[in-house]
Amino acid sequence: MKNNIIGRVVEFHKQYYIVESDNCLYKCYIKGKKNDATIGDWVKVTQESYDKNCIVNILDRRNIFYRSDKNKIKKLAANIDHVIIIVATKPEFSTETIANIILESFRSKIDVTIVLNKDDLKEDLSKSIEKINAVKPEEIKIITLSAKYLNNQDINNKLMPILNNRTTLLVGQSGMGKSTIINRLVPSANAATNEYSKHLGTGRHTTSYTKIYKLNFENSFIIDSPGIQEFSIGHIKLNEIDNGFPEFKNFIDECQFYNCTHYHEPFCGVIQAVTDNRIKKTRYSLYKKIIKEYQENKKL
Ligand SMILES: Nc1nc2c(ncn2[C@@H]2O[C@H](COP(=O)(O)OP(=O)(O)OP(=O)(O)O)[C@@H](O)[C@H]2O)c(=O)[nH]1
Ligand SMILES: [Mg+2]
Ligand SMILES: [Zn+2]
Repeated sequence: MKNNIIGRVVEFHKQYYIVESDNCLYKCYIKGKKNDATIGDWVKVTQESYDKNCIVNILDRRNIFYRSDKNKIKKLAANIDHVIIIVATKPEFSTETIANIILESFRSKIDVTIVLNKDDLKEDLSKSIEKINAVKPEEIKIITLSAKYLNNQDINNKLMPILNNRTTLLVGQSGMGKSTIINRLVPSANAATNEYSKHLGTGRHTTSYTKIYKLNFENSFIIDSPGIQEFSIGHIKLNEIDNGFPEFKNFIDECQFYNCTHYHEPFCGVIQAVTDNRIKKTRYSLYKKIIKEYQENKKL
């Protein structure tokens, strides 16, 4: 290796990274204790000794996608163009998680699509679609498919339009089928997949590291990541939460208080619009639930 190279983090493991530069892969460690780089980062790597490369610098990020848990803010990926939230007819998925991922995509200004996988399990299909429709804003698309039986026509019609010419991060709970989709799109990937029932509730997920795969379409990449157990929004500001509710925008001007949270204030344009059925009640209830939980978590 030359003494200094610039490359992209294409694999993120617990203890090390794989950085790609000029079609070569380098196993790298972080210098010092600070574990700062994430998948998608462009980094500077130096050779510390004959068998050890270190990431010494992270180049400026175009964007970054976070999630929070009770203790920390975590970086899920950097320099991406698109996020797919993947849910499935089975096992049960959390609508709160979908709502929070949508909020983070609005905060980071990264495009988002919802994929409902396992549509071959027909008995749970309509219930799942209803569940998603109750939480998503109208402008976010749902694509239904079956990763397990995905043929070329499905790939071309359903996935290529949203994956082409961009870097997409797949996020979702364990068992939703992220790695199964990866294996259909990139047959050489050989990503591990597993029956969800075997580890559901045990807190384990099948995929244990994050990896960028190159797709067949030009300049297109897809990122597989371990199933998330908790996607909270502690890193988002309270007054940014309404960005996830674009349908409120037309009514916010009518709020009397400039810092109105549309939660309990009098003379609130949003609350009035809910009363007049100009904003869906289910969406407003979701908003209130998110604000309430957000405030409770901040108190802890
Ligand atoms: N019936 C059906 N099963 C599917 C489909 N897609 C995936 N599965 C199954 O769902 C299980 C979980 O799939 P994975 O791809 O391992 O899920 P994952 O989201 O990568 O899970 P983690 O790596 O734990 O986050 C496996 O047993 C898959 O075979 C589908 O379209 N239909
Ligand atoms: Mg997986
Ligand atoms: Zn208001």
